[in-house]
Amino acid sequence: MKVFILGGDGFCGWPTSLHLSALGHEVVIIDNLSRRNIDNELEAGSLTPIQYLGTRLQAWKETTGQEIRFERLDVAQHYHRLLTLIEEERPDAIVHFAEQRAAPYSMKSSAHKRYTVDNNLNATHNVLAAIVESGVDVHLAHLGTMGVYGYGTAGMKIPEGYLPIEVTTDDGEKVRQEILYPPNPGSIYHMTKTQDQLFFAYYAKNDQLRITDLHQGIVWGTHTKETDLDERLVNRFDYDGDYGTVLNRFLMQAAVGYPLTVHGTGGQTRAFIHIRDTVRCIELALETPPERGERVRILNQMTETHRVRDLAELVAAQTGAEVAYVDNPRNEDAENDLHVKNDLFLDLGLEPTTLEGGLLDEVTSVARKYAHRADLSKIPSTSTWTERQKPGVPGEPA
Ligand code: NAD
Ligand code: USQ
Repeated sequence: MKVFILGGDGFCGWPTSLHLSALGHEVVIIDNLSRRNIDNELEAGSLTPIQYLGTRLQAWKETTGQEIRFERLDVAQHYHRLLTLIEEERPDAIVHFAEQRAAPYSMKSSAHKRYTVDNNLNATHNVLAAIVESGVDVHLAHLGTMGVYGYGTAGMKIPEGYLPIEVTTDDGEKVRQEILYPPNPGSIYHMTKTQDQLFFAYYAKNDQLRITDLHQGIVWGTHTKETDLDERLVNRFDYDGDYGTVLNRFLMQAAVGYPLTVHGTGGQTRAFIHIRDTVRCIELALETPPERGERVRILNQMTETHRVRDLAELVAAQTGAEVAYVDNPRNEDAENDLHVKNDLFLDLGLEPTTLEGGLLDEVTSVARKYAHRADLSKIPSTSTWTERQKPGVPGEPA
């Protein structure tokens, strides 16, 4: 099939593009390279030496003989270019990764909040409007987040998108229905993903678009089978205080001898998935599109849940790293349980890569190998969720 990968130069999009190309699909990457510009803004970079996109694509061609095309455009701004591409190329599927994805970055200032809202909401809405205007029957698969649910559970497993409810009507009749699980975002970034869900529900209902929304947990790891083929194909590895996610940060911190930065008590429980399983999930989602007229298909794309302090202890036990409990710059529950259903992907044949099996390999093959590239001054997370958490505000942690 022909697949557009929006955001195909990013951490999830690049290995997905390679994986789908290796499977024989015709892949077109669409990206505005904004993530690389944010590296310039933050003066931070990937731990791994990622190459220019042109070099990456050339390396893929030399290694496999497969060609991946690239169109540089801003999905949130260049609506007509996007529409023309869909009309001319008539893709079977579009995978949409093209959003600003870091919660701390989205909370840095009002400018960052506004950029995240403008970019993410317009990108998602432009894709939907362009599919409708083009008249092409495209399956849209979007990368959403587990964070749309919030991280609590009312003593039950979080279902895959829809919550069964029972309503008592005015005549006393009991009516059962399923509604979108109540959104409970924990950052401006996560809030944009809850709004994306409403766009999808509306366009599936009004225009019968075929949409899959993948509620993904925190992605860890770096390599996939395809990125491993040539050093020039290496995936990005973020470790800085804005873009680095918790487990990859701990792995890198262990490799450079920096005490593991557990926020608060580390009682936050989150869902995780390895990047190899991300690319496999996209493959599975594209193989099983919803029918026209069906409601949005929502799958929880995660394989295990862990408490942050347990992760730190696990990494420390395997590497000898120290654990540091630091003030939490975020506004989030200090402790939470999290139980999540992920039956849909398991039923489709996903065989999860477990943390237990892959952690040490990740430390040695990536974090230690590239430790010399680390800038330790970029590790602290300085983006605070509220004004009162800012350093120097009396009575609050500095
Ligand atoms: P990333 O920042 O590495 O990649 C995003 C890519 O999209 C970048 O290459 C960027 O240049 C591009 N992009 C952003 N806005 C664009 C625009 N307006 N037009 C064109 N291109 C644009 O992020 P990632 O980690 O690969 O995440 C991809 C998607 O997966 C995001 O939507 C994110 O919310 C979701 N997700 C990621 C994780 C994770 O742990 N990384 C977990 C859950 C969900
Ligand atoms: N945390 C630490 N120490 C650190 C970094 C983070 O204790 O050094 C804690 C945070 O306070 C938080 C948890 O670890 O409680 C997760 O933080 P994170 O930065 O790993 O993940 P998050 O901000 O939630 O965002 C990431 C991706 C985002 C995706 C989301 C999935 O950046 O794109 O949507 O994971 S989920 O968490 O399931 O919502």
